[in-house]
Amino acid sequence: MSLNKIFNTVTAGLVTFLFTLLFGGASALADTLHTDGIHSAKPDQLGFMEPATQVMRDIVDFHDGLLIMCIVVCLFVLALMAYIFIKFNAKANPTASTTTHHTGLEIVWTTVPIIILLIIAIPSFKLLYLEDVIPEADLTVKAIGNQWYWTYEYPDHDDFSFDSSMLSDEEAAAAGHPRLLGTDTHIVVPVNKTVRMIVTANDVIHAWAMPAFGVKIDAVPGKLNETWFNVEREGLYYGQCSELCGKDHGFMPIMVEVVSQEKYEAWIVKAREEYAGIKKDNLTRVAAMLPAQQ
Ligand SMILES: [Cu+2]
Repeated sequence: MSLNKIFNTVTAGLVTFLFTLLFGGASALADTLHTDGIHSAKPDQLGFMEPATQVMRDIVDFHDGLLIMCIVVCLFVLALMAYIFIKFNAKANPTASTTTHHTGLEIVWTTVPIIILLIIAIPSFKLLYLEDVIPEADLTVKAIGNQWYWTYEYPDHDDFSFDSSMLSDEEAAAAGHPRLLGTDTHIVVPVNKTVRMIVTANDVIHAWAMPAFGVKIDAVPGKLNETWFNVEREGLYYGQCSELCGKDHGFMPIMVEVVSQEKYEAWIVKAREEYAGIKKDNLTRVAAMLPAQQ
């Protein structure tokens, strides 16, 4: 087998492997959506959860595009290096060339990376703008991070407020939620409506993150951060606090239920009654639920 043939076989093998990775990832992504409308990561999942908003779809597309560019660049560099190792090693090429500069080549290896970076920058800025600029919102929900649960407020509806803490393993299993992701209460928002999320914290920095929405924003004490989402499909979505906030950082999940406008309105009526003036003793509850700390 000639060196050329070996080189071709190795390259073809690598390309096949990488494409299997890529498209294997894509098919895992497609069946992330559970039939019962529960959207969460699943065992052995490759890639992202199935997007539920335009923003997340754009993030996934951008990620996939970048990955393809990375693969092409890596393969190109790998091929160049292999070519050099084989063609210009001491045995194959005993008399080395004394060439040290090549103006044309230097212009090419400066401009090509700049062009690649510009190709990346344009969709990147577009995406940043899409995430950052909040369209006219249909409703506002406020999330407040606490050690270690979330408090939600609905400023559009008399500011009613409630706390949302993690269910124990048994409670989550009984309610059909994934372990460490189910919460006792959760926010409900209407489908296909723009929701403005205002996020802050009471004690330390937390982060309100909902992977399927493409949302992750820091909850900073004394500061109001804003983000938005417009969910296209009804269902139950899970997220987690995504800023290391202390020993129980991993035990303050986020649950969002997306429902039709009618169901949302019915929920608002019920929730206003149920949560009016109620403030649960969540710290005691969380402390009782978690394993004893040394
Ligand atoms: Cu936290």
